[in-house]
Amino acid sequence: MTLSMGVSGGISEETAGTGEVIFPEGFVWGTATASYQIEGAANEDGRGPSIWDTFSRTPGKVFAGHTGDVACDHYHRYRDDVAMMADLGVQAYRFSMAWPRIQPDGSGPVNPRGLDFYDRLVDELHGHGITPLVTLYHWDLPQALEDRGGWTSRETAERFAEYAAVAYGRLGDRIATWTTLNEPWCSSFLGYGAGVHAPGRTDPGAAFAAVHHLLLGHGLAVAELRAAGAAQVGITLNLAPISGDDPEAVAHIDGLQNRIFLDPVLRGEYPADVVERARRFTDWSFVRDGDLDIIGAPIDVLGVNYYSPTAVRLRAGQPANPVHPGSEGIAFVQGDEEKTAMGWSVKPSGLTELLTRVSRDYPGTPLIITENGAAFDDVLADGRVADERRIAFLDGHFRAAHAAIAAGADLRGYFVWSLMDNFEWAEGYAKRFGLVHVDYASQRRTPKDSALWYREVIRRNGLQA
Ligand code: LGS
Repeated sequence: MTLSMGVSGGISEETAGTGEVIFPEGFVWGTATASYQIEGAANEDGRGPSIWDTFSRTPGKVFAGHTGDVACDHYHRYRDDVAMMADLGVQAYRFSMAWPRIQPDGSGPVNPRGLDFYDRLVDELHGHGITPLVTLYHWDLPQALEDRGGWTSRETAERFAEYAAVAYGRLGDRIATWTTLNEPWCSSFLGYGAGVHAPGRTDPGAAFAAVHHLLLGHGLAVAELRAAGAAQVGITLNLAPISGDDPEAVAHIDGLQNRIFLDPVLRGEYPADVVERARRFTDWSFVRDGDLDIIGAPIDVLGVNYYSPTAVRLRAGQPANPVHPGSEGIAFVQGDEEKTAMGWSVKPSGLTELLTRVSRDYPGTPLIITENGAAFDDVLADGRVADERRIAFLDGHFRAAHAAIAAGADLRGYFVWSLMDNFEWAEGYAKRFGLVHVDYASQRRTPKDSALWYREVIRRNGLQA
């Protein structure tokens, strides 16, 4: 028997169907990006260094030594980029603010020129009828804070809440939806545990401390945003359905990937089994009385990033997967599904399963897909990118999202990752997730076929038969 954390039996690729599907009225269609991945202008207008500047300059950490120094040069081209989005009919735009532009040292003096940039961007978006959705932290921690312990330190959580209040103070009148963190799983387990993301530390105990201080930062920021009058606050988590033959192994990885964030944010408690299993790495003494009440304060929206499902099975002698501390004896297995250029399985039904599960186990919080998309080996030829695999990928996942809505999930919107090709972290510029192709030498933007197809989806608020 296969134990799956989603609806029993799941929903097969086939039942997702090929007929016409129309989304609920008011469903929001958007695209997403993140500051370090697109902005460039790394040393302009008083921006301070972030952990990704440091990490990308460390030999061997990022493919071919790529950095975000120039990226898509969006800092200078944001007007054209917003106009391009408007041409594509995009209704909403999820972007992140770079903390080191706003507080170059992560605390203390505010750099007004950093805020000015987001001020101009938000005005430009409104001028084109595009609704902004902001992420306060998409991984570019000010280096000065990392030098004092980064997310392993409680101080970083406190500074984050101050930064949130500063950002809201300038832009709160024009941004309704504020999300605190993007994918704290990546920040903690990839950044402090496995060392494959900035700051590149490889200490499982530090990863658990980072989990807690990221979540505390979220909770403290929610309190600041609420007090200041924010209309909607939330957080984005990268979640995955976990399947496998061994219920214990499935629960173990589900705990480390999903419940370690979902439970504290939506139930105000850490899952007991995760806490117990992690005791060999940490005594959890960084958790103080009252922290879980702060972390578990109600939110208005949960952002879900979904790319690929995870399948596990028991295998004697299997060493721990560095991204899942303590996972000895559990092998991560790949199915025979189609793979993207990242090597990730394409499985739209995993999205239905995930949304249905979150709705069932954590009812009452509206959901948004804050990221879904895929990298493929795109070819620009004669001014065109015929990315039919991306179209098929998105078509399948939109249908899967619709199936979840039909099954009762309160899903309000969908943001495709990404608006345009950009700096894909440790993969540098080698992997292209964009709806729009970027030629990095000329900075020329070319909407791929998928972008033109997406425009039609948005226009119809659904998919044709
Ligand atoms: O660019 C990032 C995208 C691309 O793929 C974005 O900044 C992140 O927020 C997000 O992590 N992104 C992303 N995640 C996919 C992770 C899938 C892991 C599946 C592994 C299967 C073996």
